[in-house]
Amino acid sequence: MITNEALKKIMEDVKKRNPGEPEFHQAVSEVLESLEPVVAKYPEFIEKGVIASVVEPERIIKFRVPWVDDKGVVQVNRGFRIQFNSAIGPYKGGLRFHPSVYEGIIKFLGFEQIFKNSLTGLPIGGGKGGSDFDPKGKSDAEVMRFCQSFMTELAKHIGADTDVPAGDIGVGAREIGYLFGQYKRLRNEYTGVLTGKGLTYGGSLARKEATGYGLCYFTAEMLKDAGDSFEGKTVVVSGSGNVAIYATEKATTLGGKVVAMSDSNGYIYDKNGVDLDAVKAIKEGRRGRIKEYLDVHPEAEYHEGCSGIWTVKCDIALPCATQNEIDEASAKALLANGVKVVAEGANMPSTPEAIRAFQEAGILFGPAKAANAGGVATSALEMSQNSMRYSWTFEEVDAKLHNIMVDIYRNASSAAEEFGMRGNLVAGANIAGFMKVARTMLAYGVC
Ligand code: NDP
Ligand code: 2IT
Repeated sequence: MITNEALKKIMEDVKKRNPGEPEFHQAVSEVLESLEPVVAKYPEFIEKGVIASVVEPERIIKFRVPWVDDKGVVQVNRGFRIQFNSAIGPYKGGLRFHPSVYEGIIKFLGFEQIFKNSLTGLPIGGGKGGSDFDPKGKSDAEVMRFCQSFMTELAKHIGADTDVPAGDIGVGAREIGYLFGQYKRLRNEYTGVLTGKGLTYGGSLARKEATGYGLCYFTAEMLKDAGDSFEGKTVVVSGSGNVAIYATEKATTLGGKVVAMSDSNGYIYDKNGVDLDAVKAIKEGRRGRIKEYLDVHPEAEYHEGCSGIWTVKCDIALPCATQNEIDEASAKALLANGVKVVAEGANMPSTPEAIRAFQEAGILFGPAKAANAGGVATSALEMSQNSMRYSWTFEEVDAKLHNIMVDIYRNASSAAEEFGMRGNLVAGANIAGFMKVARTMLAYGVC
């Protein structure tokens, strides 16, 4: 709960100004609550309008995306790019294509991106974009025509030193290829305007793996600090997209056994440990459904409904699907089954009530802004390589990613400690991410 009067007023204004956007309210409320001890020590962040400014996007771009489907029928979607904060670098953040996308989703994601990007230690501001377009069930040609139309408008607003989008839900290598190709045609310019690109046109080795690997590096660091490791642990990973697949890969390499994965229809349970090659063949190979896992592993189980995955007994839970996928009841089910660590690969996957339950139980909890920052950090490394017109090896990028995740853990931990909340990485990540942006905004004066 927010108790500081000035912060309360800012929260009220956010709700008034952004009606009907509960995800955005949720994200802002969590950050403002964490900032209570910060404003007590540094009242200038309130007095000089830094916090009132940081909750208001610098720019909201909203546009029509008309495209022609395979039957020759015109379809119309809505596109967004929210350029939230450019204090410490060009706007940076993914594009999400999913039917649930509306302004409130992009706003919450863009807001969180500010602090996440700051935590990476790299010079990137915060932004996010996307569309209510649903790539599921569309042909490659339809996805291409949609992406070309989307970029025809987006190209007016982005640039390698202005705003650099990347992938998120529903936007992977295929979509980034179509988007980059169209940008290049429109601008006659070959620059690092998108990240997550293919390796033959400026992509970075290890970007595909980065969010999932980074999540496990962060989790391993939390465990290490508690005198423990992944070795011999049972792990549950929700989702079966980019983040989930590479979290599963790294958790397994580090000695864990991943026994369950999911998609929006249901989850699989394989007591022998998930066969990741089979999952990759279904998801990366043919864009299939997770239940097809049983075609190759009939001994495994499939259950309809995605939230049931949190009833599977595990030591480590890595939510890697979507926002608010762990509610209070799921959190309590995990705790009742003895979960020791929850680390967030998805953005805001735990509701505030779920986070409270984890914190009250005293388990290790790694919040999204810190735990999943490896993806965007590696995107920033892709930008560096593009600027240098040079490529690092997989091992070089992976080693930098590992160091970044260890630093994020240490910075979040010590910020929590400095402000009297030892072990509270939610507060620590919010504070550490905020401080760099806030000090920079102060340096600029009113802007
Ligand atoms: P993908 O599109 O590759 O995969 C998304 C996965 O989540 C799919 O298995 C999908 O199932 C499932 N999913 C999506 N929406 C829902 C829903 N409403 N309910 C249940 N399951 C759902 O996306 P990513 O792996 O890239 O992203 C996953 C999460 O990680 C998101 O929260 C994203 O914001 C976050 N993230 C991603 C980063 C990246 O680099 N890609 C970086 C940092 C965070 P289905 O196929 O059935 O839709
Ligand atoms: O939520 C995220 O950090 C991402 N989707 C990745 C953003 C990026 O620019 O790589």
